[in-house]
Amino acid sequence: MKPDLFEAPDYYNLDELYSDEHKLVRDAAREWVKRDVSPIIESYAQKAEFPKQIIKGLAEIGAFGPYIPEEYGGAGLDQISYGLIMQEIERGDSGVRSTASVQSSLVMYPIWAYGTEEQRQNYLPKLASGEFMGAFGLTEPNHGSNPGGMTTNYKDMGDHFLLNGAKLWISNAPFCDVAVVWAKNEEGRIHGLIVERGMEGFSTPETHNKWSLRASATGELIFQDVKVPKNNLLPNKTGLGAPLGCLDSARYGIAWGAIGAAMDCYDTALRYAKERVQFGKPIAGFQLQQKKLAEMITEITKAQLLAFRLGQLKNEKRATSAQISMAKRNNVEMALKIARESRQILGGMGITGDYSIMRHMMNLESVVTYEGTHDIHLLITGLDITGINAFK
Ligand code: TGC
Ligand code: FAD
Repeated sequence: MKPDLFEAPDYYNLDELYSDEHKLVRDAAREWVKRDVSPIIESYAQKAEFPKQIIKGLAEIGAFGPYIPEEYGGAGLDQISYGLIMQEIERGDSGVRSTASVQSSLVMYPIWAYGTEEQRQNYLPKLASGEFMGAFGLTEPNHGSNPGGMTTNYKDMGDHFLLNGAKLWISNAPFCDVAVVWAKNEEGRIHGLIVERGMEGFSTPETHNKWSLRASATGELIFQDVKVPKNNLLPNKTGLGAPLGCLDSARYGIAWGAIGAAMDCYDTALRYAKERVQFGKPIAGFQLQQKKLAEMITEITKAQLLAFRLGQLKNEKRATSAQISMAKRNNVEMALKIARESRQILGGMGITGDYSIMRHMMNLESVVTYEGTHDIHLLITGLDITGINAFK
């Protein structure tokens, strides 16, 4: 892997809109990615392994619970700082951002928002420091886009719950210490349960042969008559809206994260195009390459503005789920297109691990699918503007 020479594009001077705290947090994350992620990430992706040694650094830059209050170990930051951290981490690798997204928005958030005070005190500080790693189990083998059809279930056995079922495609599953699992009770109502590694009947086999998010560990959560203490039920929100509320937070983070991947591809392609000489001049001097680069910076700038405005709305608690869907969908598609175009600018070199582009491109094929597919987010916008449900 070549040295990380990343310079962040800021065509519309967005830095002028960020507070000192935003810039401090972002720059710390950017430096950490340059120092601790870029030098190792390609080899971990090649060997399909999550680099566990970065967990401590992720905790130190505030990536575990950026907006969770400090009294629970979180960083107590606003939503724009959260977004900027996700952008910088995904600039390094979407798989590393996945680990942070799951930990923050899909594990810490539900415990904070739907849990008891005792659950918050028990789990949040350990998750914030990386002592505990978490997973989020919503998707099942037969219920992906339609999680409301889930069959994972629990029965009230008097002094405990008995959990049965299986979750598939779960980030962090193979090494998680705790999992927030969504399951139906005997009345068919969805609840969240905190399941801990070591509970009898709970296993987390790893999913192999991925061409995407290779530096992130993905697996299954299998529950065979798992006895879950009653204290582990998240009591304060039930129904499908509970897991979907967590997804709002994670999708928001992805809308920022994808910009990071796009910026890295653009920056790499621009530098390469200025250095690579063909037909006696740098390829950046050919109109076809300029068209690609000019369109990329235009799309990145639009995505940055979309994310920034969404961040303001989130800070004011006014961002709607449909607005978040639009940003997730737009920014991930933008990043995927930029990765593909950047790859072409590098010619043959673009397919190698010497550069980050092909890895970003393959990673983004997961990002465009998880947290609601590209199609699902379009249908959410469609429903929002027409009032007509086209899902069913
Ligand atoms: P529907 O009837 O529309 O809604 C059921 C209830 O949920 C409420 N709701 C939401 N609440 C909060 N946030 C949202 N975004 C919400 N969307 C809906 C809704 O108001 C309703 O509440 P109530 O009180 O009336 O019951 O549900 P539906 O069954 O028709 O499904 C709607 C649909 C398709 C949009 C939804 O199911 C969906 O978003 N599907 C996509 C599934 C998905 O995104 N899965 C992600 C799994 S986790 C993951 O991928 C992690 S990857 C992490 C990483 O590695 O980074
Ligand atoms: P399906 O739902 O089977 O969809 C297949 C195709 O059909 C898609 O193109 C979809 O858009 C389309 N489709 C479905 N319904 C409709 C419709 N109504 N109208 C039009 N088209 C439709 N899940 C978790 O719970 N936790 C995790 O941590 C997690 N991590 C993941 C990590 C990775 C690497 C991946 C790949 C997935 C992860 N997921 C996780 C699962 C992810 O959220 C699902 O893959 C995603 O929601 C889509 O579900 P599916 O794969 O079952 O596809």
